[in-house]
Amino acid sequence: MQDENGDRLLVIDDEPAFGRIVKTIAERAGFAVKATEEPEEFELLAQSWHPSVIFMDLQIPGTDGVELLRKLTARRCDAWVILASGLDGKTLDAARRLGLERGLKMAGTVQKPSRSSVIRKLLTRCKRADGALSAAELAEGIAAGQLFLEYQPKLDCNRRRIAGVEALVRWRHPVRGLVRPDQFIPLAESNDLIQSLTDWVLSAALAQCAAWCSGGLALELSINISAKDLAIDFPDRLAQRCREFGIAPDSVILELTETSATRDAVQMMDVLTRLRVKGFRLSIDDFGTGHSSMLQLQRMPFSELKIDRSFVMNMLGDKDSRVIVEIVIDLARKLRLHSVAEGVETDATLQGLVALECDGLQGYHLSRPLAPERIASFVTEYEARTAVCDVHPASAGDQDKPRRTRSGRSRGAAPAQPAIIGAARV
Ligand code: G
Ligand code: G
Ligand code: MN
Repeated sequence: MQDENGDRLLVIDDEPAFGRIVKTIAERAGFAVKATEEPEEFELLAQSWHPSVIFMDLQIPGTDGVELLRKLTARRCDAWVILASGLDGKTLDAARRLGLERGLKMAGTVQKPSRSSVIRKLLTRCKRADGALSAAELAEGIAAGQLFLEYQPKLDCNRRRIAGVEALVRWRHPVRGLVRPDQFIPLAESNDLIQSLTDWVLSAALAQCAAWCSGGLALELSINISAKDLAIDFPDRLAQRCREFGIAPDSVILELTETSATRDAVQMMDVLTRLRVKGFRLSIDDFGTGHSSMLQLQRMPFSELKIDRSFVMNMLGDKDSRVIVEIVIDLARKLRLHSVAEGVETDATLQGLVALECDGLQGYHLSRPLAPERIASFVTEYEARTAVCDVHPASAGDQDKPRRTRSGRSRGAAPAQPAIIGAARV
């Protein structure tokens, strides 16, 4: 394969068979490929051949992936790095995060054995991602209507129903294809574009919510906002928008991360408190990571706490993660906050969270983020399935009744309620 367009893949893997598979997939995707099993040769090629993507196994005889990541950093490597391993997902993810911390461009991880489609997807994503996005491109994208929203259903564990949805923004770029928010939200934040982006998201999501509502579907709406959105007039502008669309503020939940950053603390308190006074709900997102802290929980008027998916995803396989999930749910309860677990990918995790009396959950097991037109049928099907699974005699012929009787905590209730289910049609 030619590499005149600069797509070069360097593979280091001690399993020649796996290395060959990656090579074949990459060549089909238009990469020039060099593969090696030798750390010295790898370092030499990383330096002199200028790969655009590096595919690296974590376990390499004579060295290891973590050490190689350190060396790549020292050489200011600007290739995308994909990590692969047969080790557990937590170790793989720790290595990925370490790479990010060191400033490397980490494209993703591959858990071995892996499907070739996973590898192909990662490689094509690296191809597209090259060539940094510019603020001007994003401004144009917002103006040209290239953003769109998907909605991820959120389950209320106490009432066993779909309580609402989280709006998640995406960018359909005319050349690059689908661009994920983690690639353009930071760009928006550092270029004074976040307010116009959030404005667009709010209008689109509130309009959608109003449309569902007029179709008989009342859903709470969770929206991610950035600390930089919290200008002094934000509560008034949001309240005005809600009036325009006929949406009650208490059905809107604003999810915030990194609340410690940027704005001064007094203004932040002012804005968040006024949002609460106006009836909006506030959620602390990705709790347990980054800048979300106990201090903010204590000072800011949050109403919901979202447990970061990194703990939830590992809670069954890893004792430490489970302890963290348990304690955070307990913390939320004691602070009278609604607890929501993110990243629920299996039924066993769902059942574990229900047993811990987590209030709400979200994740691929329930549903991936969906296009808005799929939400109504998702809710209908989900509720029909729940009703069918419900063996509680009182529920026969009256779908609403068990919901009402089970609203509030189930502590001490008869254990005749097996019907909290996922949807798992991924
Ligand atoms: O699926 P997903 O890739 O959508 O989300 C990645 C990250 O992007 C999440 O941390 C999420 O909070 C953030 N995000 C998604 N949509 C929005 C949005 O509309 N505004 C902001 N500020 N962040 C968003
Ligand atoms: O940070 P925030 O909570 O807003 O992030 C939401 C992100 O989590 C989105 O990128 C969404 O696509 C992703 N997500 C939602 N459910 C799951 C899940 O079950 N597993 C994984 N890996 N990601 C999820
Ligand atoms: Mn969120």
